[in-house]
Amino acid sequence: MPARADGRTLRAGAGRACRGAPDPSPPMPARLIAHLDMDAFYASVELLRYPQLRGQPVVIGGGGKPPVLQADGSLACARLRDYVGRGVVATATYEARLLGVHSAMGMMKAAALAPDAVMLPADFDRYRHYSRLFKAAVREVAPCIEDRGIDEIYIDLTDVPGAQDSRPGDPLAGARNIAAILQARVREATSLSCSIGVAPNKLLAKLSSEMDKPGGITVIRHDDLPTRIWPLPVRRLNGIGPKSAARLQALGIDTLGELAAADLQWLVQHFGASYGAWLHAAAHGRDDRPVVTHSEPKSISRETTFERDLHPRHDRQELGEIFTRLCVRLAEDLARKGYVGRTVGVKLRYDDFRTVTRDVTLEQPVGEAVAIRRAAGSCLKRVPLDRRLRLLGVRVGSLSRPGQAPAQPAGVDPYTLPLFE
Ligand code: TTP
Ligand code: MG
Ligand code: MG
Repeated sequence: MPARADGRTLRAGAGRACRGAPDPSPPMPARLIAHLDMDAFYASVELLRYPQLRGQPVVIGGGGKPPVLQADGSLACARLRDYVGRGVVATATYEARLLGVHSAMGMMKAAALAPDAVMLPADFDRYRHYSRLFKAAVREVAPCIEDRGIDEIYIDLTDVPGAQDSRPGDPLAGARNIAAILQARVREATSLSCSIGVAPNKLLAKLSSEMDKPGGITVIRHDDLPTRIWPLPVRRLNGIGPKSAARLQALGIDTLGELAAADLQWLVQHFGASYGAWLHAAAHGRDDRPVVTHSEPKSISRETTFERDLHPRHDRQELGEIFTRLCVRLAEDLARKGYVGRTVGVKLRYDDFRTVTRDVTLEQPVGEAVAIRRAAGSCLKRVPLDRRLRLLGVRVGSLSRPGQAPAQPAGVDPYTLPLFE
């Protein structure tokens, strides 16, 4: 979740569907769902500013210093072999992957595999910037997109003009063409490459986008299941994690084809009604989830990092004002977005970077500054306040639309409330 000084944060919750799952009657055109994923995203963004590093194994992570440009124009970079610490690799260029390095691998382990690889610290603001750029570029061609994180989206192409076109010998020519246009637009907007999978649903689209990385376009139909999906190991399916894969393997199931051949009742027996049924449906390529374009927030928060660390007792007045201001701003955010919430929470970060949170669930949802401030104040009383603080945050969750909720008591100035009631 992005957090910035005095920042606002929205936590996404349930969403609005762009196009619903197919209704059996009346007949609808088959859905065309794309999954677009940027190639080696953080590393590729770094290579835009350090083009001299192209072609080299580069890993992102470790939190070191950025490279320094030398007088002779060369770049002085940290190398993996010099790394000591417990950091993990965020991502690596495809050159580094050829040496066995991958995301989430310990940097020390990566250093043993690729000692000469260049090491760059992550720059999340820059990645977020490029993330916004590529999503905006896609939206201009195909507006129905579901944000799935910093470097990937689902796109509903069903109603995009031309997407359903076919050519003799290529019934999916239209989908392929739109995918190529999307890739070109993303490249124009960002100079970055991405891979796209197009399929009848999100599950298969996600699998497809990984099939021809980097820079690939993979279009699959339901009929392609036996040849293109079933040979894959079960782990490739989004929703089968390492534990489930190990359990399946212990039961003699390694591939998606073997999973598809397994009896539904047998799967339910071993994995429970819900997950067992999902495994069965997924292996047969069935997934009716719509592309969800708009997310309702689960919670709304405000937090601020102080200019200097503040002591709860010595700086009580200043802290009290900041605390109340956060609640007032949060109430404004809630009002603007039209929400009230039943849980109110606080977040504190001490000068040693330890972070604690406390929350309270109220009888009735609240939205006004005074009510938020009171509830947040009661949370604050449950936190040890014996050392300096560097950050304070207030959050309202369990959101609903006002209307059912009784009006909050008015007429109290929140700034008159003491810090600890
Ligand atoms: P991915 O899309 O999983 O990976 P990628 O874009 O680097 O490479 P690929 O070409 O295989 O898609 O993740 C997107 C970004 O998220 C990645 O660039 C860095 C970050 N990330 C982490 O920080 N830690 C992780 O464990 C993973 C998987 C990704
Ligand atoms: Mg990616
Ligand atoms: Mg990704």
